[in-house]
Amino acid sequence: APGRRQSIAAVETVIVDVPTTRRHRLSNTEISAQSYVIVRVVLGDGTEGWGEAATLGGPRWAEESVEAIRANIDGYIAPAILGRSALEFEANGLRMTRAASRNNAARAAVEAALFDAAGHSLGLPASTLLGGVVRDRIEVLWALASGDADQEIDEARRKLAAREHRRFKIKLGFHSPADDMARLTRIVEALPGCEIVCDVNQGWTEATAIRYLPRLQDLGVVLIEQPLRPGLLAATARVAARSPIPIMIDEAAFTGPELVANGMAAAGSVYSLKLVKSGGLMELKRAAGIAQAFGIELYGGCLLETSVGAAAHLAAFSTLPALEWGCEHFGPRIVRTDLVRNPIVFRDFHVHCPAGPGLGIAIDRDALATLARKG
Ligand code: MUC
Ligand code: MG
Repeated sequence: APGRRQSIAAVETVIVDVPTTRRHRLSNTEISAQSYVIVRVVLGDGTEGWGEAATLGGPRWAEESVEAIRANIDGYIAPAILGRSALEFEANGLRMTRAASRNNAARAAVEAALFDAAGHSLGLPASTLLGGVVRDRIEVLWALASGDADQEIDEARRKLAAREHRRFKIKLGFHSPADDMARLTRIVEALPGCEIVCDVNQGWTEATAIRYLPRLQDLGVVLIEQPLRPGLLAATARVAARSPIPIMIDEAAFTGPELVANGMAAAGSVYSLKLVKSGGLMELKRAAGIAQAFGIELYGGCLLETSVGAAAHLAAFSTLPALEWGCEHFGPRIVRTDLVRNPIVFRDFHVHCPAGPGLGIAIDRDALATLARKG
């Protein structure tokens, strides 16, 4: 019968732990292996689709851990959509939200798998289902986050020489501000002509931010991400008002209403879009619309996804009317093993959005089996 071909017959989950090429440090956590929940959806016609939820260091970057994500998908989110048509994208979004409030990473991973499966079943790219592409490649930065300036300079020079990245994001806040400034100065001086973004991951107070703004300006930093804790809206707005460098909102805004609160407070002029924050590809597009209505520019954020999660982000990013700051989906290159047989292409300082049906990826089942968490 019409529609039954795309009915959701199965939703399966597995946790995988993927070592990274080096230690990745943030103000409040550090990792040397990244953990994901990989979601497999099977439709009535036998088509399958894949999605991924990433977390950083357990329930620390956000409240979801891979263990919680998996349990909530298996126990609540999957039962809410089983038997429904995968083509009912909005209705399935409502069903999943009713079944599990917040749990944005969990719902986003399932929705990505549904877009992948539906796309394969219909022979259409997920980006077509999301409105059609506006761009097929996106400028992509690389994050320097070992905390060791020598290592970071060496890593950046290799990325530059390979013409993979020319814009770098320096993670700050795990050293003292003075030590971070010394480290940042060395990196900036070693990389003339490169654009430098700083992500403080909530590590500073208003006073620290005000104190170091002139130094960041002298160094030519182009963007400062999430300097203060979410919730400190007035303090962040004061920093933004006196900062000659744009402030980017990351952890401070997951939901639409949170983004509205940040916009009303003038707490930043760039927004980092992430599936783990918005809770799905369609919600991510709506977040982009809210930001645009406030005159806030857009940046394609990541949580160190493999090519599976990166492809879902790129499907949505490729359809956005504006994406002024490019993206940071370098995740497929920081994991030691990618989870697909056709890794996403990084060339000429851009990440190339996968073409082809669904998310345009071919899962590597051997890699999945090897990296699956045992027990
Ligand atoms: C974050 O806060 O932006 C993404 C890239 C990176 O280096 O850290 C993460 C999370
Ligand atoms: Mg960030």
